[in-house]
Amino acid sequence: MQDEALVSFREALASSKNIIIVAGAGLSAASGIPTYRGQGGLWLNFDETKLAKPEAFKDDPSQVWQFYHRRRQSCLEAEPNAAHQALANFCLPETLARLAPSLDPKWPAPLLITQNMDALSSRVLSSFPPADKEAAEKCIIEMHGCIFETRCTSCAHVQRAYAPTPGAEALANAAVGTTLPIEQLPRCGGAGCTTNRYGRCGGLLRPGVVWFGEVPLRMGEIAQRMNWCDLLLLVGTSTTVYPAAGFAKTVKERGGKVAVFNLEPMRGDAAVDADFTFVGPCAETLPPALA
Ligand code: BJW
Ligand code: ZN
Repeated sequence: MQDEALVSFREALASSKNIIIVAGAGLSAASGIPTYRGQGGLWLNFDETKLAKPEAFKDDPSQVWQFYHRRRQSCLEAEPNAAHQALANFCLPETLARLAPSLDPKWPAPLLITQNMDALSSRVLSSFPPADKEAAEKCIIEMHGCIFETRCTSCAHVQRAYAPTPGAEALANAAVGTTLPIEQLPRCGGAGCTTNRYGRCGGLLRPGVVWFGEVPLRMGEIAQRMNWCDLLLLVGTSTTVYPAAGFAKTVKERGGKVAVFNLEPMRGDAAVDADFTFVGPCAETLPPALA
């Protein structure tokens, strides 16, 4: 059955003009990063309303920073898995020429929209040799931001670094449950910076992720591409969180096809009117589908 689906999925790839991949936490499950919902999900152990909302950061920046600091450390230690690799390889011009020769030059590459903030897909794309790297890096939109970015709450300066959070010494040493004074939290320009010593303002930094109630990044581009998408791949997402939860409906309404790669068949509220369904760990189902 899965073999038949694979053949027709490959036919759809070959004839599609505008392919979009929307990825969720299941993509990084095999890299050891927990999903948000379902078995072992992050929100089973942590209250999202106290951690993933701008109001939560305003009320208790120390608690929120400690939560993101720990997760940043585990994302730093995680390695991309076979599914990240398969998606990144798919974005390469030679793979596209072979598997998706009908792409409209107006939409030259499939667009990889990830809801994940772990930067694992970006890390694979950035590891390509220079000839492919530039094009590959253009394929991706991290719509819920990136845990390796910080944004200054005063001057809006954004910094991305695959290193411990700048100025995070106090966070690294804080015992769980302690409340750090705001001056010890990461500051714009470095720990404890209250002057322009580093040419920065010393304001409080926040994690560069998108919280509930905030507008996801690059929505204009996403909406435009989605309107013309004729094949959407939904990889490891529960389709619980909007706007990503609505993308499949948009594509279907405009006559496009949807392929789901998920550990479980999607039922109930999460059900997507899929044309192709590949049930299983995406680190196993994606590589043969995009080889
Ligand atoms: C595997 C696998 C394996 C496991 N292989 N598969 C009512 C109606 C409509 C909207 C709303 C509403 N009430 C509130 C809203 C808005 C709200 C929302 O949608 N809330 C819902 C909970 C109802 N949305 C927002 O606030 C968003 N902003 C917004 O809507 O702005 C308005 C606007 C939009 C557009 C234009 C203009 C204005 C912002 C959402 C921000 C989400 N932030 C988080 C946290 C990021 C930071 C952090 O990590 O702490 O983003 S929440 C969390 O959920 C994270 C994820 O990106 C997101 C999605 O989760 P995902 O990826 O689907 O993970 P899971 O765990 O849910 O699912 C994993 C799936 O993988 C499962 O299906 C498994 O089966 C599968 N799986 N292993 C394959 N090996
Ligand atoms: Zn600043």
